[in-house]
Amino acid sequence: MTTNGQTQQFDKTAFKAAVEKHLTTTYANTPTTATSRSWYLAMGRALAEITTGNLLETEQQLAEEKVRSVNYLSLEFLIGRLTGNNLISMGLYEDVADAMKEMGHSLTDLLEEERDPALGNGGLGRLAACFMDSLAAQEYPAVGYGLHYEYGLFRQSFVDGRQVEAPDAWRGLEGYPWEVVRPELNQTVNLYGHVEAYKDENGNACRRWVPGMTVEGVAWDLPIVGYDNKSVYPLRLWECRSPAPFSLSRFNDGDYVGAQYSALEAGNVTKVLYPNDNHDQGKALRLMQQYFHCACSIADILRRHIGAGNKIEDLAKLETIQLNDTHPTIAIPELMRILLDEYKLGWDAAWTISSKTFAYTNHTLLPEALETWSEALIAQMLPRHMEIIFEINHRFMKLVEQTWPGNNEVKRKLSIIEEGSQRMVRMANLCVVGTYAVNGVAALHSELVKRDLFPEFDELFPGRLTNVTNGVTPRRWIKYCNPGLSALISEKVGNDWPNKLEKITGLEKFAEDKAFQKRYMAVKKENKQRLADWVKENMDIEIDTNAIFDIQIKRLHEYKRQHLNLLHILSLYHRLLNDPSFDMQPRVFFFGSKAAPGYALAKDIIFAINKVAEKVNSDSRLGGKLKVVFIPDYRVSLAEILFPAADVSEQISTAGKEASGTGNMKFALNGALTIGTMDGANVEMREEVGDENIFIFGLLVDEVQKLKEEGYDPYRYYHADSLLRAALDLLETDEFTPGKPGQLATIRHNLLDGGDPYLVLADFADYVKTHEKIDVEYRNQENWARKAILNTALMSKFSSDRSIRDYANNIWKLKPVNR
Ligand code: H2P
Repeated sequence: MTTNGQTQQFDKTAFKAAVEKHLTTTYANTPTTATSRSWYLAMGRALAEITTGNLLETEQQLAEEKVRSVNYLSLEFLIGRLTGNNLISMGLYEDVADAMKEMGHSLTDLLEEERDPALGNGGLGRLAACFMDSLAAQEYPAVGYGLHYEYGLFRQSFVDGRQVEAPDAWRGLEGYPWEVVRPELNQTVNLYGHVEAYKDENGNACRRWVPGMTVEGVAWDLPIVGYDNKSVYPLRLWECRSPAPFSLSRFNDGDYVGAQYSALEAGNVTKVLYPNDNHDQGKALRLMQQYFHCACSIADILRRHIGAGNKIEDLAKLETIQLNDTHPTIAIPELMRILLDEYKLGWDAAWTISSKTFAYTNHTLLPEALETWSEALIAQMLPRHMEIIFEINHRFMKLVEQTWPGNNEVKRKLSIIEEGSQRMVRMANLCVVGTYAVNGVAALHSELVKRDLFPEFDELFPGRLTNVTNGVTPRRWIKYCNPGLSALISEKVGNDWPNKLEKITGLEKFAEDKAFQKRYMAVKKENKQRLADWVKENMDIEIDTNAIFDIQIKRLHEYKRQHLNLLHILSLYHRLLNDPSFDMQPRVFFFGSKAAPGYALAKDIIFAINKVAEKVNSDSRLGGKLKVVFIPDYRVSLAEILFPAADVSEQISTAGKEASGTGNMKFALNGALTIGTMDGANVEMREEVGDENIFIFGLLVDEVQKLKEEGYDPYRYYHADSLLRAALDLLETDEFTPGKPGQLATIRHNLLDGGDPYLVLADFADYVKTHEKIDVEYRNQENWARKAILNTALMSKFSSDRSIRDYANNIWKLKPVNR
């Protein structure tokens, strides 16, 4: 460990020369003509030279020392911009700002030139990014394995209030300066074909896969830079290419399309990130992506293991593989196939290695999100894997029979193969059977995994099901995104809190300190101004920073209940116009959210919020008390402006549906007060900050279940509550869509006639009442400041460093290796 990152070794003159060299030789520009973008690219390349060197040295050291590592397999890594964050980890932010200033450029402006690598949908992908950051910060040997999508999550714009999607070419024409291609690590991946039986030289009966198609995996490494240390780990992203780019003879014969067919087909595999992480896509290309990712990653793990002189039998001793959700489940039969068919191990030996190598994280209980693949599709694309899955299931069913003799009901429930008109493979069941640990992502969620999702598995494999509560990295989510608050924290508790978040508890004793409260609130005000400026510049909406900034930013989904928030806004609109005695603190409601392109209701909710915003923001009758801002193209770099500016954080999912949430943690760390249900990590946040510093409302998990069992009738709430009725009925009128009544009515219909599956109406009254409480509490600014400070001070549990230590100590049995 160094005490100040790599600052001691920074040679400003050499760095400036490297930037100029890249500006001229890599990007063919001269210092006088270059644009800001070229300067940013050249600076990025110069910095990447340092990190690539460290990455290679770290790799070599870990191989030589034969240490145990974790391999984090995820189809998504929502890393966000790397430059600013890496500068902080390297301890070079000020030095580089200085160097660039001498070259005539402001570092902050240059950082704005970076496009977000949006290689994930939401919380699941962002968690993977926080985890990589925490692994490197604490020097737990790790490799992240993902896909090198040509297009990240779509770019969102609004046309007449409706979401329009466009491809996101995140690398630009020039490529991404932080990535480096590693041709020596390329892998060959097989698909389709058939399985044949043969006898080996000793006359043993064997099986082998005769593939029908082959593609190539190209490795791109992004550096994950350890904060305040010299370890740099790879985030290795695989790009799919055809081994033969095109057929020259067909091209010469004039068949231009046919000549490139195989390249087109291969290129499709990593062309786009599927904009869905909570649905079973049911698309062959998605399965191909998953297998391609796993095949490349497993082959690379084995290359490292064997290449370092280790025996295959020691794989589970030196490597562990964490499956981030079920998306990489096919890695289990892939490793089994290699152990059986290539290393020629017997089934039991192979299974012992494989099942001690893999662990699995469950991120959701939503039934539609529990992936299944048709057996026919797997058998066609991966025939040998399907055989292996059958064998795993066959042996597992024997165990079930031993435990519950003659109980076909339990067999049907636990089987990896779901019977029906089309037989399906249940990936979550395969994960529980084929791993040594299964964790949920917050205490409540993990309890529900045991109690409701996998109770019999818990009985069969005692201790396998466990919990690791999520966390977020304090480097990006305080130090980088909130410099004002960071300076204040450092002044009070010292400089080392970014990798020792326990220290932040030291702020607790300043919560009552009037002078500190003033300074803390002044920082909040500056952050609100930064957001207001962004909104003015990009959306031409004026907002007052004295208003309460109330923010909901997350994927659009009915269970996350952006429409509950909308109904509350409609109720305020109604009261301001119809109830002369009604008074409220001015409020600005912010939303940031993308809807999966095929999710019609989610898109209708976006449309409705935008239409309400249009009307409300220009309605002088409201006296500026109510504004609504839907930030387009919500992404990590905008989150970095939104979290620090929030007064109120909306975490309002139906209890039992949000596995954890991580935005809730980022808001609270940055001093926003949560309005939330007893769901996911909100429950643990409440334990940390105390009931008086969080606004909890709504039905509890068991109450939700009970109400549903009893027969939930949304009309009962509609008829009983005139405010709710007024809000819902506004959606039928043309109040927000002049001359076009009914344009927003689908939401109302879904709630009233569609059965309101997420109990929006049942929670409405308590939600409104709790918001009224917030309104009152905010009026007393000293009281609010105290609560906000306590939220920052009492969030240390939710550092992803703690999450990673939990994984390392309780699951992976991993030790840090210092460089
Ligand atoms: C999901 C869960 C969140 C959880 C996150 C990380 C899938 O994220 O729903 O509750 O915090 O994984 O474990 P998201 O909905 O944001 O895509």
